Amino acid sequence: MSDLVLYSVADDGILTLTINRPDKLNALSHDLLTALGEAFERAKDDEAVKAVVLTGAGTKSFVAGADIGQFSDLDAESGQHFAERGQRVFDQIAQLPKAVVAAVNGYALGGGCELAMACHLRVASEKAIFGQPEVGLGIIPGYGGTQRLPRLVGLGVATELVLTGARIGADRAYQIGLVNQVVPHDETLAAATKMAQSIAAQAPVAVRLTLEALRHSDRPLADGQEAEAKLFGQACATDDVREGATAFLEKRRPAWSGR
Ligand code: CO8
Repeated sequence: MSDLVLYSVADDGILTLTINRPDKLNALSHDLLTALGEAFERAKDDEAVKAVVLTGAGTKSFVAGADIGQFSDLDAESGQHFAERGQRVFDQIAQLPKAVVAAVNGYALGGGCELAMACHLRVASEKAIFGQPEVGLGIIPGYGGTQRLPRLVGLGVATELVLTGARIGADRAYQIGLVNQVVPHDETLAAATKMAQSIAAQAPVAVRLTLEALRHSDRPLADGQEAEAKLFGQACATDDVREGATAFLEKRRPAWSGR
């Protein structure tokens, strides 16, 4: 496997994926995107993995965007393919049946901000900087930014950010709902890991079904609720629903079987 994305599973089932191109502030090259897709494919099928933390190597950057050096040769057709390829990898992350927490340890610009948004949750260093600077490069967000940002922060603030290309700090990112938590810089990975651990302690099938239900939240309410009811039914058919109730009544921690 490529060393552009480091894959490390701890005994507690938390997989830490580290985007490893620190000399370029972890900018997403073609090869790095391929490695990222492969890492998430492996994580999906890896039974040792209960939840994932995604972070950037070095102390300065989560991901400083797509690799700008690869832009100048693009035309309409190759540009569209370029965007679609990134979107496919990011969708793979968003659709992973295990929770993915971004540990945003610095710059999250352009494709880096879009990558953080494709994760289910975001823990940011107080030094993190977010933004969608694409309009200043003559392009537009192409890895889902115009779609995921409005869904997370609302259309008004998203419009401001994508049209001005403004960079914002972690505090504003928290105020607008772009991140879930802001922590001291050196504690970013630990805090994201703690969040992942708290999810890994829940019933695994229920977590998977909840992630699936949440993906219906941008559909009309009635459609989303119909999907929710079906998924609720699936949860009720697991052994773990009985274990959850029994453990509560017996005042002990549940021992999930994952079935
Ligand atoms: N791409 C390529 N290389 C980069 C990138 C990048 N996005 N960001 C940083 N680097 C490189 C620098 O070129 C430099 O390399 P070298 O040492 O060889 O000169 C190295 O990383 C370190 O960077 P700096 O010296 O610039 O570090 P600073 O601390 O001075 O500045 C910044 C840090 C502010 C983050 C600065 O590097 C910067 O502005 N980077 C670009 C940020 C940006 O604009 N990102 C958005 C890119 S566009 C995008 O992501 C679109 C995604 C969707 C594409 C859809 C298909 C078309």
